[in-house]
Amino acid sequence: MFIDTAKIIVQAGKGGKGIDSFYRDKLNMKGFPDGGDGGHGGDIIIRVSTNVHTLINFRYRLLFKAKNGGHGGSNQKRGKNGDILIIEVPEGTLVYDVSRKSLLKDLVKAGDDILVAKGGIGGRGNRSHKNAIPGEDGQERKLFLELKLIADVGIIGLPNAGKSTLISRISKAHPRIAAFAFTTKSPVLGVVEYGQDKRFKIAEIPGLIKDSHKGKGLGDKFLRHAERTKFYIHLIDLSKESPEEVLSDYNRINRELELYKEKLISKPQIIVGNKIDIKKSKENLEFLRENIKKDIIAISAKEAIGVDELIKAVASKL
Ligand SMILES: Nc1nc2c(ncn2[C@@H]2O[C@H](COP(=O)(O)OP(=O)(O)OP(=O)(O)O)[C@@H](O)[C@H]2O)c(=O)[nH]1
Ligand SMILES: [Mg+2]
Repeated sequence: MFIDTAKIIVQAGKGGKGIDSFYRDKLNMKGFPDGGDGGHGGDIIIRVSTNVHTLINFRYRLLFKAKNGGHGGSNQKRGKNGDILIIEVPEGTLVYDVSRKSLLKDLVKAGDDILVAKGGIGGRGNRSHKNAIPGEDGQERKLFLELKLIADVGIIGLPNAGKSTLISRISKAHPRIAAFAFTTKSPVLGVVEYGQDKRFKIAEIPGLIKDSHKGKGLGDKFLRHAERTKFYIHLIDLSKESPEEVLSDYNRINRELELYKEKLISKPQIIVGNKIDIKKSKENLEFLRENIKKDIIAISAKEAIGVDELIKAVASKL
């Protein structure tokens, strides 16, 4: 399952107690204060790991608690610090503070992290010649996590346009391909390698149909993943019965983007007509070209026609 939002509670560790203790021997009958300090409570850090791809782990776990600091001991012994708890999230996770309603950090790439809860400071022992005090509580926070995939290019288009076929053709991603709508039920990420050691990240954004922005079909659930790409490959099925249908499909997708968020429609698009191997497609392609007056790259994702040209076009736009 592809989970892209989560609510969690993070609770850093409490500081350990400082203790009251007295060392006594024949020479020190009154006792000499030697109570050690408590250790600090463990911090909680959220960090990007490339081994994690969704927020599914947070579906079954709400509370994340770091270890408390150990208590001090006699003979000035300091308590152990609580271990730091590291929570792993995928690239592209935004971390919000729920009560402050503010974005704490956008964790973009591997290794990015943020300290979300500070462990409590350990209490002072009486070795300082002052009374011992308990440790402080660790910080507790409610967080909202939102994953917005980070890809260079997003493939958008109606169901059955051939988005999965294209992404499997040009990357190592292998989503299911079938001749019915909504085969792909969650975004798919792929890496396209080209030239000498060059690569870009591409994402299939599934489920766009008429009224997606109102929740139809898979709704606008995945449109958040269309927000952070640099541009789109707008994939159109050219093999439809009539050229008018092809044109209206094209307009439909643009309309949905616009209705979801205006800024999506101002993102550049490489317009790609798919299924050019089917006879009907050539005629529809001409009609579309004349009507929208934009460049269209014709391909067959299935038969690998025009795909190299498309990769070149993407590369030069990047
Ligand atoms: N003839 C032909 N068929 C194609 C081509 N590309 C895809 N198809 C077929 O079109 C159908 C849909 O392909 P998918 O890749 O699953 O389409 P999709 O856009 O990912 O669809 P959803 O995930 O359902 O939104 C499948 O039957 C594919 O085999 C093509 O270039 N030529
Ligand atoms: Mg698909």
